[in-house]
Amino acid sequence: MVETKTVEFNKPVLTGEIAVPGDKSISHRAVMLGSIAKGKTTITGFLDGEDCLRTIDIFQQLGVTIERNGTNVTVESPGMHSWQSPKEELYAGNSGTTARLMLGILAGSHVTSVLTGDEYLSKRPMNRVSVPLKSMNASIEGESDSNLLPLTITGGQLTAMDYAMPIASAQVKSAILFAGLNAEGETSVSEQTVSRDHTERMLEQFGVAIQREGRTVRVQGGSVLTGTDVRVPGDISSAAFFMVAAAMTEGSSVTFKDVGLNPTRTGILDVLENMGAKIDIVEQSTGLGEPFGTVTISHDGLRATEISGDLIPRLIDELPVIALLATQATGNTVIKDAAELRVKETDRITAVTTELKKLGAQIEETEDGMIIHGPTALTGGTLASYGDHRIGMMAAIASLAASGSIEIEDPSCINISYPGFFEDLEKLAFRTNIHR
Ligand code: SPQ
Repeated sequence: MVETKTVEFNKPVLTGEIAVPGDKSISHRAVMLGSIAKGKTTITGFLDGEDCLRTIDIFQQLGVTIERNGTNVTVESPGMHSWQSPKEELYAGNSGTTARLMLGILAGSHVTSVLTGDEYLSKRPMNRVSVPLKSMNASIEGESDSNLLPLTITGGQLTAMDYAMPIASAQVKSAILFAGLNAEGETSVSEQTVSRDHTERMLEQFGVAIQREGRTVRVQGGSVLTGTDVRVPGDISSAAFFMVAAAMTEGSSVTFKDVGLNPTRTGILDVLENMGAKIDIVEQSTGLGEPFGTVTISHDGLRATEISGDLIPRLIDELPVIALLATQATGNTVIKDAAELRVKETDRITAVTTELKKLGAQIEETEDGMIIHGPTALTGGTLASYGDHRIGMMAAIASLAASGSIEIEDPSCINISYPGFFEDLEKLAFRTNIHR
């Protein structure tokens, strides 16, 4: 029997302050770079969601000592040249970031390993990473021309390359840069559209002298990483669900403490502003590492917008919940240039349009996006999550605008990126009813 959760609201108003869990992308990278480096790395604010726990498991199998106490993590590594070949397969679970970045790391190590994933990850394309890595001499073998997990990686000496990225993907960029750390010579990666730059920032924090010139990043083979302290800010992609909730419901105002404000991730704030929400930002960070601060989002009417081009990588994971928001905005919202949504945990274009239509939304699927006609009154209904955390959370937030209850199928996938999501929803919303 499919596990379900029913969420029902009666004229909700969202108010108060929350600190969302740590950033998923940054948490993965902190464990990865801490394990590549020799010495001790301490991580605070780590995301204890399922995806990041898979990354920890993998490095423990390679012989790195990692201790976790809630959101505090200590990594003590002998350096990647002392890793051991794992006895068992390395299981990345549902995590595309774990799988793709590990391919870049393992390819230049001296261990042999088999990388696997769950039923959803096993359908996601890996050739965007394995093809360029093979041009660096990597040995990666598996089904469908090494496009699908499981893949066998035989680590070895790599050669540097200059890679012009055909798609905007931080996972591809990061995998090549990680491989470049163990390649002979200088590796460069050039992007047409800027993707999230957590890897570049964190390499600098670990003492690697990368060069960034316009949209090109260069790394020298043989660079040495030194363990350090990493502070992970709150994940703006998780905060986005409650930012949308606040913007969507009359009278609402929610404050987000310590949330990441890396400009390569803040497209959601631009969109909320364009759609009419009131936004107040107080940035607190300085120096190396990730910017963060306090953000308050308040409802103030809602109008349609267009989302395309360079903005897309800055909010790619927020598009499902932005589509929901657009159902409540006046006018036609157009989302385009977002074909990448089709190769996420599920095809998020089809999933979002199918599920929101069940509630009465007027939404059309296009090849590379969606067109949403608003505002529409939403009804209750039973929505599938497709095992995709972002679709599951979108369904829960839809209940704030719906006239009836929403039943979410397979809600446990939400733990991938936001353990405690329903508790935060209950905390912020006035007059809620959540049934297991
Ligand atoms: O890790 P995974 O499963 O790929 O996670 C997602 C998500 O919604 O949490 C995408 F499905 O985020 C990716 C994001 O879309 C995380 C990421 C990263 O940490 O580098 C980069 C983006 O993917 P991509 O393909 O654009 O590089």
